[in-house]
Amino acid sequence: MDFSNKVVYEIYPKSFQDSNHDGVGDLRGVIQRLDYLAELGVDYLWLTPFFVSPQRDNGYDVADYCRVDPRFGTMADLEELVEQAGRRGMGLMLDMVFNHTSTQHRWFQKARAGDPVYQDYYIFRSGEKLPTNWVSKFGGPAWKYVPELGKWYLHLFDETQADLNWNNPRVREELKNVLRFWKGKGIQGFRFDVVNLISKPDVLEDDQEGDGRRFYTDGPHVHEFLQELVRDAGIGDMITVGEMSSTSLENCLQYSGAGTGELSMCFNFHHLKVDYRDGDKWSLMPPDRAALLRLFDTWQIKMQEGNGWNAVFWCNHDQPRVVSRLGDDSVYREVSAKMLATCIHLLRGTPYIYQGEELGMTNAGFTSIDQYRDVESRNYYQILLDAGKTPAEALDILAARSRDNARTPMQWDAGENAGFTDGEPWIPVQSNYREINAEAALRQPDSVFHYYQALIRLRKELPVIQEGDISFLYPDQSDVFAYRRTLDGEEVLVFCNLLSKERSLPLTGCYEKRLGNYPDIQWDGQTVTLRPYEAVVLTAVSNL
Ligand code: TEU
Repeated sequence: MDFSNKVVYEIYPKSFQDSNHDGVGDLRGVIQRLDYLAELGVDYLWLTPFFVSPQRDNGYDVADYCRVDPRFGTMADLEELVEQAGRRGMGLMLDMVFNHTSTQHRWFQKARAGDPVYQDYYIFRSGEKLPTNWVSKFGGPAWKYVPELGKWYLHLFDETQADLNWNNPRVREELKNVLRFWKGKGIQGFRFDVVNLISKPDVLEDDQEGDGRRFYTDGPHVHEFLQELVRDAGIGDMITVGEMSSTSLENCLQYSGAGTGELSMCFNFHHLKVDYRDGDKWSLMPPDRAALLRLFDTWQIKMQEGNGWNAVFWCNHDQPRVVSRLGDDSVYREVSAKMLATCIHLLRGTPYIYQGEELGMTNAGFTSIDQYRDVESRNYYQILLDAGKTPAEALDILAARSRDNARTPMQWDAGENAGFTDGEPWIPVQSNYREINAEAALRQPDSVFHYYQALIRLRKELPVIQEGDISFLYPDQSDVFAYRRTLDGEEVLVFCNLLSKERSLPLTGCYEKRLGNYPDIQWDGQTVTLRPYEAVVLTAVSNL
């Protein structure tokens, strides 16, 4: 299946739209906003988990894969959402968290009660001391002791997220049934959470070189497991995207390659680590833009050569807002948000937009630990303090890196709580909502919203954007993201100035402007000059 002409929009339901005054977004809230999404022009709505969950990790701790959490609504609401989205030409993608379940899940509860059948659903090890030195992605050891069993269980994330044992065929059958169930409800696709971590080796050992990830990342049977899941659940024709943590290019070619029977595409995060000092998310560093460009170049070219397919994106519910991170969220907010959108949307791959990105929403601007809700952020605040940081230093790090930067309520209008709720929002609203909101953006013809809309239209209009080959231009320029797409004599050129400094580049040929974030273009036929954060999209004019 080819998803090259599609665009996906990610919704974090908890922060999207509240319809029942409890301060938490819900499914009926999403229904209320479908016209807005249809106007933007997206094809699929990926909803992050709304299944029954104790919400330790905002739904990524699933206690029942086949029921809607009452906080988010009912199954009838979900069915209506599928139907109403379908009427507007949009399909739903659900988020399958299959690496782990909540410890509140029935399976784990039975395991904890001593049932050996269910203990084999998870990764338990006996003994007095930690089975391995592996570290949880949310900080601390990756094992939790259950005194009544005298056993430890593995949790790569929070201690309430117990890793499933995919080596057990019964586990794999259970998960196929979950997919069959949702397929039966008219769901059009799936996003698989950290799916390249599902296969652990049979023998688990200490990692002398790192935190354990090298043993389970793109693990021993991951490709077989995915092929079996996709085949047996009958989802091979649906849109499927895997979230790949610390993956490799070779593995992504296999996950997303044409004819491998695995997924339609994958997310990788290498380009979102170029501001991590020594790979450490909690150690701040200005973005290394040269490294960013090299990564895009390598991944785009190698995925093209090997017939793989990328999901292309800057933002999701785990990442800081891109305009704050790589753009300028003050003077050049709109212009830099449009430039960053241009970089991504014309690449070879299927673009993903995260709620609010199309408005140029910024980081949260939190200044007190009380404003944070995220389990990872709260854990790391403590870890940073324990490591000797002052509270002010730790807060500065969270302000740049916390996942809550993406989770502040969607800014709909200039009214109370940005139109998100008339209750008390579960997480504070970013205070710039009076200026940055959907209502204002819809009114303003040259808003960030309308620019995203134009990018989506352009993808649909030009097969060269969907299927064309890509090559990168001006490799010696570390602050200009520029590439060429070509297909059957059609050609598109994309120029993005990543900084506020003007630059001039040589450009000759016959081109016309298709889109840009400045009203005109500075090109004399020999040299194109890019103003601060300028993006220009040109198409070749045939001289026949
Ligand atoms: O995230 C996987 C993941 O490893 C990260 O994006 C994580 O948030 C980051 O590395 C921590 O620094 C997925 C989900 O997107 C995330 O929301 C969940 O918390 C996580 O899996 C566990 O299910």
